[in-house]
Amino acid sequence: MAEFDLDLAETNPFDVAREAARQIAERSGVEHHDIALTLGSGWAKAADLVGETTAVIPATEIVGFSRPALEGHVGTLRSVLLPNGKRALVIGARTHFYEGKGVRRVAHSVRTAAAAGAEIMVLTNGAGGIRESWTPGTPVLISDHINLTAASPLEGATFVDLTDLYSRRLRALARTVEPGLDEGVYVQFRGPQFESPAEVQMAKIIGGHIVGMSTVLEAIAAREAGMEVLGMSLITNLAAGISSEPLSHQEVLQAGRDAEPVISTVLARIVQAL
Ligand code: 8IG
Repeated sequence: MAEFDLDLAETNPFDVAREAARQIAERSGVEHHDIALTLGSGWAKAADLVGETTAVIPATEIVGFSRPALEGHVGTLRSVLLPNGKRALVIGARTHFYEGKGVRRVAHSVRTAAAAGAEIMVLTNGAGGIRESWTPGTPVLISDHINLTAASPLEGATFVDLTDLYSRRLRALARTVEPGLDEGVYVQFRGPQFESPAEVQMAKIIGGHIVGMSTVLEAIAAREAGMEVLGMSLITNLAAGISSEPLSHQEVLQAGRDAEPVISTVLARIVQAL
């Protein structure tokens, strides 16, 4: 349907998101979702732990969503009933900016979650750590970001304030559940190559603690949509040059798999407290 083609300039991406939300409501039988979660590398098990799954929808069957480009990303949307009676939309399909499909596709899942009623957007990812104390497997709260993609999900003169984008209230709440959680500034690079060691040093000097390839553009779209954002990174590797080891995607995946049960439990407990 050309009307819902995100690639056409004349299409309104919010209309596509509303249609996607309508399809999700129809397929899940749940009219309104309260919270949405995007589960990045290493976080997928949280979907099973957070509550009772009442519907699983292949993302490609919902308008505007594409097949995940990555191993370790599940490609489904789930409707989950939380123990407190709230409904969570769990998004296991993220479009990364580096896929080159455009920022509308990157922002679509967040806009769909907002159109489905979600007022809280939980964004998770696997990322590289700049702080040497963060061994692979450490979960970290995102406190702010630096956008090095030279892109934005906003179109036209949309001047959105990003103060307290990663909600202080939600970070405090997360720490009541998991008091030891560290936090840091997430720097989004375009990727898909990992940073050079010099780029990691630059990220450190300009105030970054975490390097990754997602989340920032989604968080901006979430703020535009009026949602409260909780961001969490799983540090799967020290960023290039911080340790003397070169980075390998296989090792990154393995670190994610090893940490998954622990951090997924942490995330599930946090989401149940939101
Ligand atoms: I997992 O070291 C993972 N994702 N940019 N750098 C960037 N993204 C990442 C990294 C990393 N590790």
